[in-house]
Order: sequence, then C-alpha cells, then structure tokens
Amino acid sequence: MVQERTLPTFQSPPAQISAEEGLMIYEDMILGRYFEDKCAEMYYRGKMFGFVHLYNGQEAVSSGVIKALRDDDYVGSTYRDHVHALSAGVPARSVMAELFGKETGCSKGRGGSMHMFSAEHNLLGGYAFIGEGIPVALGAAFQSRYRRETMGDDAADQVTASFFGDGTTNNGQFFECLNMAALWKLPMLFVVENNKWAIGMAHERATSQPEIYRKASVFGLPGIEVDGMDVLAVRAVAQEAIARARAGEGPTLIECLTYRFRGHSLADPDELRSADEKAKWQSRDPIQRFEAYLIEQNLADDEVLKAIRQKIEGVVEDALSFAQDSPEPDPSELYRYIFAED
Ligand SMILES: Cc1ncc(C[n+]2csc(CCOP(=O)(O)OP(=O)(O)O)c2C)c(N)n1
Ligand SMILES: [Mg+2]
Repeated sequence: MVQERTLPTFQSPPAQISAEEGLMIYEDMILGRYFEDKCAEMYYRGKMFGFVHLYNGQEAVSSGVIKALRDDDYVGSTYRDHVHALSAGVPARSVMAELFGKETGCSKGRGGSMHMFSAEHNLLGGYAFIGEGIPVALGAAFQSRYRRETMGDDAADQVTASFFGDGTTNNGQFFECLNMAALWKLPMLFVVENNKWAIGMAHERATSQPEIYRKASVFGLPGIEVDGMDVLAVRAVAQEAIARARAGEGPTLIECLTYRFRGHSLADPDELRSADEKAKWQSRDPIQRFEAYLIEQNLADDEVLKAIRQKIEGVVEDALSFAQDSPEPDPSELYRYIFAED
C-alpha cells in the first residue's frame, strides 16, 4: 500500500502576490465556498433538484489556476463545475439560475448543475461523463495554436486549462489527450484535482501508479505535484505552466493534492471515508490557511477580510433571489439550442 500523500514530495515556492492580488484571490475562494454552501442549503430544503456535486475544500485549485489565467484563456470543466464557472467570471446570478433550471441561467436552464457553459467567458462546459471535457479542451488548445502558427494570427496565444479528477485519469481519453497535446506542443494545462476518491472508490485501490504526475514523463511533458490546499503553491505552479504554454513550449500536467469536504454529490451519505481522514483534511482548509497568510504577511487585516465575506454573502443572496424570481424556459422552445444557432 502506497503511503498517503497529503503533501507533495517537493515544496513549490509560494507565488509572490500584492495585497490587491491576494484580496482578489481571497474573494474568489470565498465566493466559491459561500455559493456552494448556499446550494447545499437549497438542496436539503428541497428547493434545488437533480445531481449537485459540490467543490467545498478544493477552492485553492480553481482560484489558484483560473485566477492566474487571462480573461481570454479557456477553461474546461467536469460535473463539479460551479466554482470553475465562478472563477472564470461567469456571474453568480447566471450560475445559480442554471442550477434552478431557469431561462436566465448560463446554459439557459437547459443544462443544470453539470452543464455550466459560457461562450462569453471561454468556459468550455461541464460534462456529466468523466473525461469528456478533456478532448474538448484539447480542441480549444489546438485551435489557438493553429490560428497562431498556420493562419498567422499573432494574437492567438490563448492557453487552455482542463480540470478533471483522479478517478478520471484511469480513462483512455486522458492518455490520448496527453499524447496529442505533447506531440503537437499544445498550449494546455492538464489539472488533476486528486481528492483521493472517485465516488466511493479510493484512488489507491483503483490505480496501479497513484502518483498521477509521473504519468506525464512517458509522453514527454512536465508533470508537477502540488499541495492543492495551498492556493499560492497552486498559483506558482500554474503561472509557470501558463508562461511555458504561451511561449509555445507545450503542455504541463499538474496534480493537485486536495480533498472534498462533502460527499460525492449531495445525494451521497458519505459513509465510506473515515472520520479521521475527513478531520485531517478539514484542518487544512485552504481558505483558513490563506486568511492566516494574508494577515501574517500584512497584506490584509481582519476588518478587510470580514468586509469581503459580507460582500460575498450579499452576492450569493442576490444570486439566489435572481434565480428564484427568473422565469422557467418556455415549453414552446423545447427544441431550441440543440444545434448551433446564428
Ligand atoms: C464515462 C463515465 N464513466 C463513469 C461515470 C460515473 N462516475 C461519475 S463520477 C465518477 C467518479 C469520478 O471521480 P474523479 O474523477 O476522481 O472526480 P471527483 O468526483 O472526485 O471530482 C464516476 C466513475 C461517468 N460519469 N462517466
Ligand atoms: Mg476524485
């Protein structure tokens, strides 16, 4: 049995941040956390339906990677997609409305929790099938390179970040895409959110080589392991990978060691993970850790952080009222948006 990895075998240096960047990252993490807490509340009160997979505990990955990207870069997600959408800049109102199946949702209420999409924010979508988003992200990375190098469009230097879980790395699409991305030197980040579990299957029980970052070497791309509970460590690794991708030097595989604080979905009684394991990871909460860092480094004080938390409470409440007051899609439009429209 491989020993449990809570920390990477080597420590990545923290990103250097200004107070402004620190607060921007903090606000994004708080938004992710509070938004998801509100989803859980709505679901358990019987007001939100369907499968809802929450991201609590993993915020350092979304904020660490996506907030290091440019606005015109691309993000590919999974069914655990609400927080990726928020970090990518999709308004909380549109994400919440989508969760309620409303016309004002970012997928016009046709997708729901697992299918957040926004062409405007270059969010390539959430996908119910695991691994399905990776080839779509690869396509986005391919078109950037093709436009730049074949069509001579110098402005086409966008980078694509593709997010997926540990369990997904046992699927063929992961390997096929690593191969193509390395072969064509695509501007892409493969971001594995290793939260140790695939529903009720422990990663070590299902995977012959549980150290996922090592799988990069056989395809000839860098593979990096990072503490996924430390937003600045994730940001530092992401910034380096983004710079390499943008410079035409190809993709990077980043394995973030993280943990989800809730069950697989809100329908999961979460009985398989031990209380000890949950408590250990809960004590490494990425938001508390980042708060302590901001204060220690004199980048913020309690009052400033409190004001951000209060502001985000308001943003989430506003998103909820907006979603609840929005209209349902009109049944006469049932067949709209199945194919691309003008
Ligand atoms: C192709 C496919 N096979 C099986 C499933 C069923 N399934 C849903 S979630 C999941 C586990 C995925 O775990 P992981 O990739 O670690 O992501 P996490 O849920 O931990 O974020 C599986 C097997 C699926 N959705 N798609
Ligand atoms: Mg997992």
